[in-house]
Amino acid sequence: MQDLNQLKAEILDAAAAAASVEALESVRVDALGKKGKVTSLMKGLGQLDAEERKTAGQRLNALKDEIAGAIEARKAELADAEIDARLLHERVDVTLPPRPEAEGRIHPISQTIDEVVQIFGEMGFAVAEGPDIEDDFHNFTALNMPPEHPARQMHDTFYLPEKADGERMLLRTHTSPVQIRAMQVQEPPIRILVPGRTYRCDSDMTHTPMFHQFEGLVIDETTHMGHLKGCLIEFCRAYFEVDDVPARFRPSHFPFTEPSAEMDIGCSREGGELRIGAGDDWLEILGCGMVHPNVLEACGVDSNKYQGFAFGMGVERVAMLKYGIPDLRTFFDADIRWLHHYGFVPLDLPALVSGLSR
Ligand code: 2U9
Repeated sequence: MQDLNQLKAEILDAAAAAASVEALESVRVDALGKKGKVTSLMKGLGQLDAEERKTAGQRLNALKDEIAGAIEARKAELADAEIDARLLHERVDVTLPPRPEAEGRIHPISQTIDEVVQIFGEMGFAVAEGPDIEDDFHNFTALNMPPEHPARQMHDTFYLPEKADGERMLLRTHTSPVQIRAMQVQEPPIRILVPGRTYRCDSDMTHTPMFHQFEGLVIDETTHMGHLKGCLIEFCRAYFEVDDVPARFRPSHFPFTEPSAEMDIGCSREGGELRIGAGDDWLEILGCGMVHPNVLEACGVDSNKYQGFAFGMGVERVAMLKYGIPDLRTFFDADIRWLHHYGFVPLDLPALVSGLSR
């Protein structure tokens, strides 16, 4: 029999020298494959007599195991080296800025909602949502607008076809039904912000049939008008990113609040340019008031124990004011050039620390 030690040394040297997994595989096939050197020697064992066959068989088996083990170890080494080489070349520099050529933009409506949610979120408000298709009770009756109430006419409601039981569902005319649903299921204290789509059958320069509102609701045992004023003044400061924002609350009327008010903030209009903050002019920004006791009772909330405030504003309106967008209808034109101009870069999420819209 051939000198096994020499054969072993040759094969182990070849395995150690193999520079790739493919080269190592051909060393393995040369030694242990069907026609390999070690396999051929094993096939020849049959010609030996019993005693010799036993000794040679044991030696060949040991050789085969040793070679197989060495090849496996070398294979693991090569795989590790391959991963090291890839890690070196494919390294990602996570400190690089995002690609400047990103195509998509965040619509100003989404950006504005994100900013407002961020501001009220910091004050402890939770976001609440509800269905766009509502029933008469949640959209009107529970809000102190019983059937035949004159305020209903002002809502220009879109009604759905009558159902088999005679009920007519509608597209919500404000986000207020979401607060009604929250009060029906949640024991105060309640502090929610409700952004969402609303619908009114009205279309001209300053109205679109679908628009967005956000409304807020705070209900607790001792919540009062002072809390309302502090909360909304703080909102205007944060949203318009101006420290000195004069504010005034003019008496108004809504069926669902008593007393009711409209909030104006200070501005100047020099040279035709609107500037929020101290100035000689006023700008109407939102409506608000203390929740009417009839509304609390309609939702099963004890109006002798609980009270609170609510407010509402138009998302498009506050977006136009902050970002100088002159025409409401362009929000819904789906014009990619408009979106490129007025939209926001996706990874610029609003955060109070960095300045909301930067
Ligand atoms: C409940 C109780 C009270 C929400 C309010 C306003 C005043 C308001 C308008 C602003 C501009 C709608 O988009 S707009 O046309 N809204 O002036 N909204 S108080 O009051 C509520 C809501 C829900 C249960």
